[in-house]
Amino acid sequence: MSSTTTMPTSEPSKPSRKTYKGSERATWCAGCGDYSVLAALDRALIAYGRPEEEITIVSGIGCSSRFPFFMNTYGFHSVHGRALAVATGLKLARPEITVIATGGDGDALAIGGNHFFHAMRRNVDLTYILMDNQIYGMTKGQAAPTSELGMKTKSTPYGTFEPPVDPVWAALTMGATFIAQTASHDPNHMAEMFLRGLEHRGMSFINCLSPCVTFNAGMDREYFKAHSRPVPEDHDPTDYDAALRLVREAQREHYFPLGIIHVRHEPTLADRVGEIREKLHTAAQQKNEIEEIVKEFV
Ligand SMILES: Cc1ncc(C[n+]2csc(CCOP(=O)(O)OP(=O)(O)O)c2C)c(N)n1
Ligand code: SF4
Repeated sequence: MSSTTTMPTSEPSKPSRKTYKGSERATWCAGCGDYSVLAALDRALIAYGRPEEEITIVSGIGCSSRFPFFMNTYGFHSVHGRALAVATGLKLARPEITVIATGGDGDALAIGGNHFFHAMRRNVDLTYILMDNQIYGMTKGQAAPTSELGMKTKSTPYGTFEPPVDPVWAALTMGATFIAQTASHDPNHMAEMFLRGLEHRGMSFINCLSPCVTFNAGMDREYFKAHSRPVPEDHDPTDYDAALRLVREAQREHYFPLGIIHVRHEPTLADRVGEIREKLHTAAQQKNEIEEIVKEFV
């Protein structure tokens, strides 16, 4: 009897509209922008074409962070502000997996601001989708770091007194290598930006304007539509200085530029860690070096 194992000959089936759809129904408020983000990511994943068991969605805490429940991929609903820390660890441990992080502006830029900064500068190979509704939705309407200056919320009855963080500017200046902005009122654009982000090797940051209709009703889809403009056709996203100028102009003129703001190719965190590993040839060499260091202090 032959000892050769027969491998299955059938090709893995192509993803369909059912592949990534979770069995749990999304539980957001009727009209929440996050529904549209969910549908667009589903479409982007179908086009991307990886089997569901090779994808993990990691989130923090918030309405938008409920994402992993609603998709049929691996998922990790972690701790408030810690999505990027968990996603970074997962990507380093299992570099072959596609890791997507999702969450809200509070999760990303308030409690998670520290992790945001370092994940961007490390160029971790992740796709990070931030659903920016300019409010804390889950905890019923407190000001977020992206809330406009002077905005009255439950936690700021006399208006906010801190200038807002622009997530696109933050990602751009902190070192992300793919930066795009999109909006839940334009599902085709969203799906395209997500797919481009998934295909990019390195930190892909996609800011997604996604209204909270319950606790920030003034910033609904009509507001975001009226305050958005497509990135000009002649914008060269590989030109970093041009990207900085574009975002500064948008800040001065109070609009959201929609499209790819910046893209460049650089070694990822895993590449850099791999290079260091290669330099430390043998376990014995590592041991000797550690012993030398310890001798200095003991
Ligand atoms: C350590 C910790 N602090 C505070 C909270 C309470 N909390 C839960 S979600 C949230 C903010 C959610 O806002 P955002 O991240 O913008 O997401 P959204 O709900 O708007 O999608 C806060 C403050 C928590 N769960 N854990
Ligand atoms: S509270 Fe706001 S962010 Fe949360 S589900 Fe409702 S509309 Fe969406």
